[in-house]
Amino acid sequence: MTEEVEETPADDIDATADPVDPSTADGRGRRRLGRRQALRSLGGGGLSVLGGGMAIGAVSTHAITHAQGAQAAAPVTGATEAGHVAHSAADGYATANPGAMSAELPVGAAAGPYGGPYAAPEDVTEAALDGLTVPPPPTTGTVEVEIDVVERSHRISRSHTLQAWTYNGTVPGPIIRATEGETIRVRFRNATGHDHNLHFHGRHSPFHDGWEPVPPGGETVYEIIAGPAGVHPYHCHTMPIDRHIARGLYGMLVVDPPGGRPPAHEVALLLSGFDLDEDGRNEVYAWNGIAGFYEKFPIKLPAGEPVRAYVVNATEFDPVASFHLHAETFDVYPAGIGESPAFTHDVVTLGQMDRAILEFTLSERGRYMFHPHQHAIAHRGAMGWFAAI
Ligand SMILES: [Cu+2]
Repeated sequence: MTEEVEETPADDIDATADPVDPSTADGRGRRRLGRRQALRSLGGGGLSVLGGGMAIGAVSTHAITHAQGAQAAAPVTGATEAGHVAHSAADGYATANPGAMSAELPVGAAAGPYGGPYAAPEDVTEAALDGLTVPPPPTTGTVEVEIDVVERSHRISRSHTLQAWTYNGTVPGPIIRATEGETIRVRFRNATGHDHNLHFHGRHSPFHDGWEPVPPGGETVYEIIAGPAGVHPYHCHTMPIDRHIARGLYGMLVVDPPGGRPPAHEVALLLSGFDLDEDGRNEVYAWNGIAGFYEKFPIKLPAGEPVRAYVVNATEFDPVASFHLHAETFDVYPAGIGESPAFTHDVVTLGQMDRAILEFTLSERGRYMFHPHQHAIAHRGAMGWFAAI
């Protein structure tokens, strides 16, 4: 196959805009900047992650409502935009240095050669994955979630489209976040013509394990106590399970320890594999559902500040995948569980539905490539960049 080489906006990051509007800072110098506002002020070329780790107690009930489900008929490039708009993800990240954000971004390696047919759709916008790249802020109390399973066409790349089964219209489904020990109540509706359900990983009552099929038009309520603290997937568990997962029915559950985690800029990265011809092999891969997205729109992070990445491998058919970061190491919390990291590395290897929390600091400004170290996966849509600015 001849892959076309083209330049992408990744070479053209506008990092000159200062995302902090001084009028929004409170008396303690903390940011009071809505994430949407921050993203707008950053201008084109990338997604900036401006917090998420210090909002403990800011939201007592975290409801994911039909706002996402209502977008099911819209193109997926826009469907995720409104997912968590109501949350102030930037609420309170205290130590960000605006000076670092306004500095000129060093020129990095060209992003183009890895795209080709696995590049992001031409018309995808930089805000398309906002709701899936930045986790919602921590919450306290009961979390109410409404999940509708809906069928829709999902444009994975410029040359791949999946007739997807989705939770609330997006692939992956919405990020659910709760504090350990609190109740998560999921009102689940199956608006498709096939059986589906929703099964959480982690620890919960076996009576709410989500393996029983919910018939077309059916509804149920899953109620679990969030735990253990960590990052866990949820996914459809209807037979044949591999097909239901390969069609898009999975998402991420973030469980915070009581008292929260230390402040950090948080990102979520869920790896999908798409078997479009149903031959039991994936033809295209993506972080957060759109191939090549973070190659086109690097995830902007401030240099020198702590970052926390929630990484989930939701691929089927490939026995193993991984997350590899260039030019920096990270501390690894397997499944996100535990108060101290298990080891430090630049590759974390993940089996199917395996996951990890990674903590790191991008110490100097520049581009840091990330991808699975299974290059057959990486080359087919799973290359990406962090831009430390
Ligand atoms: Cu299903």
